[in-house]
Amino acid sequence: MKKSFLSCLFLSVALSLSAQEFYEKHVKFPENASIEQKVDMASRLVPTTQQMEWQKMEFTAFLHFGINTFTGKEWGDGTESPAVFNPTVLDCDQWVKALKDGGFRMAIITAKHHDGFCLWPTQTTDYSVKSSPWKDGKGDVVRELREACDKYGLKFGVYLSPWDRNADCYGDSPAYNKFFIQQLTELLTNYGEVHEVWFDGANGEGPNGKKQIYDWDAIMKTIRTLQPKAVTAIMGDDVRWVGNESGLGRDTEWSATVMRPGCYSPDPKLSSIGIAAKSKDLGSRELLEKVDNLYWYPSEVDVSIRPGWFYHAEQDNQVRTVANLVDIYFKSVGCNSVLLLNIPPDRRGLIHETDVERIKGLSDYLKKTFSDNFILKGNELWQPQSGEQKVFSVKKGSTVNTLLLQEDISKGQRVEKFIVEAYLNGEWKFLTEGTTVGYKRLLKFSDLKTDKIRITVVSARNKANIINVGLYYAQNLQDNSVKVKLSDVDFKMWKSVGDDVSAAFDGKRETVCKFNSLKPVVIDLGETIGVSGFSYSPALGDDLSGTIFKYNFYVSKDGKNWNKCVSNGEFSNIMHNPIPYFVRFGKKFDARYIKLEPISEINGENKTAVSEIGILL
Ligand code: FUL
Repeated sequence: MKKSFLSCLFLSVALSLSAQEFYEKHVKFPENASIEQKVDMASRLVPTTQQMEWQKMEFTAFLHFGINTFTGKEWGDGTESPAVFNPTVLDCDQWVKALKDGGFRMAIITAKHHDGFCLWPTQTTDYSVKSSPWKDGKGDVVRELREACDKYGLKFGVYLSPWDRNADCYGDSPAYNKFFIQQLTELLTNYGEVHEVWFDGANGEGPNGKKQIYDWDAIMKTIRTLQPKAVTAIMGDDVRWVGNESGLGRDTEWSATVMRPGCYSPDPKLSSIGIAAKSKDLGSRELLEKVDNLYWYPSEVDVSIRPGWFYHAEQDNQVRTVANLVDIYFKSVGCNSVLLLNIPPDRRGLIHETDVERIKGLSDYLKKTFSDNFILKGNELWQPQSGEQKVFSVKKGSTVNTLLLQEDISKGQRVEKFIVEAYLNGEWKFLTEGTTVGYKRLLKFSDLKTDKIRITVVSARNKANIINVGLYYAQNLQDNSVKVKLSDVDFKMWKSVGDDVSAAFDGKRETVCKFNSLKPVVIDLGETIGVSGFSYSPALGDDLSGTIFKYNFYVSKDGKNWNKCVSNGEFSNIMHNPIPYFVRFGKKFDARYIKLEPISEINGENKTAVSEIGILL
């Protein structure tokens, strides 16, 4: 009796000791913790079961569909009539079959975008499918997608935009929180199991607009109660926005990060050390020294297969090529992130043929590339400490150019730096190197034949847990993407009027016309032409200061009397998706002179930057 009591006691102590070995999702460092202590605790920070399941999906699909599909906009302002929503042959089976064939494991739909239009017949507002002519107001896109996901075995997620440009109560914080939670409750109660709830971070009302204080605690509680298996993304606390919409992960990507989840109150310490979503380093030792908290908050790379998030017919020739998608796969999934690729259904309510072909092409490429691992015994657990190395044999005669490494992240993310060498002509030669590994790291190098490779873990937090090493041959593809034409008119005869703005019409995206104020760009076209629209391109690269958000656009025949073609126009999502914007007036204006007048800059600064302006005929 006594013995069994003691052995029970021993067992429970051992369990609680082992339970303390890991910290799930969040770790708070003790006050005055040394860097060694912090690094040790960081190595034992692990994902939740939901985060682990999510990471293993690797590859998920986004479906932007709604009012914007029918108006040609990227952000509706909530005044669009529900009557425009009228897909002719909507078929969610076609969407999901294409996604399944494209290798996707989950589909996330814009149940509501910023315009406030709901794709399900919500009780909260009339601004929904029930006020549209589609299926005489009796349709429900969310339900049709859910059923198709069940049919093809895909998981299902919802995007519910917190920002709502239609709801009257938006900005009356308690009232809108109630309204929003009711919408969320409908989605999370009536549509079966939901695996990801996606809240974007956009709020473009600006300083004079409505200010909504969201009740994130109540919102998160609703999700945890109604859908305990779901991860919450971006303004959620399970999945982090990578920081761009271009498909680019970081070379060094820490899932164990100092970045505090979006729905928590802001951490003043982080802003004081200059850390934000776009920062390059989110988890190095240098950063650990400066913070008190670390989160398991892994990165998701969201990017569209087309320039816009919504379908626009004029972008049919700009669908990303297979080569480009493969590149994105290497820079997202291959950089310890999940890829969330947007494939927007068109006005028919179908995924366009070109997009279907491209995602199938990507899936075929990945299957072919990763079906044959040329490393022998690459999946035996290897637990190196800093400085340890291991030799791996390679199947005889194989040509390889791609390395894969995976850590068992259920025990934490630990590798900080590694080097790979190949045995060539009797000696070890440097092949490639990297920093973090995490769930998955892919690295490309030139084609090579070798019998063995040697991996050195130069630096790790405690013992790393490498569970997979692979060598593959990834065929190099030619990227034959179409070059986007920014202007239908040659700019040889164009001249600046007033300030020199020639950098805005030299045909080079690299050169940028910049002013330290909100200043109009005025151009003499050299002759009078019928203009039906214009293009505006922001700068390339990271420095987007001066990028125009709201604007007026004018034309003139004499340079004195101006005709306003667009009043208070908006390059809606330009801050996060800085691509060329094409604006069509819907009619032709005779113009010898054009004027692009900025009203506001993306960050509210008094600056203007124009990389290129083009004229559309
Ligand atoms: C952003 C939105 O503003 C875009 O329109 C798009 O939905 C993207 C995925 O998230 O925040």
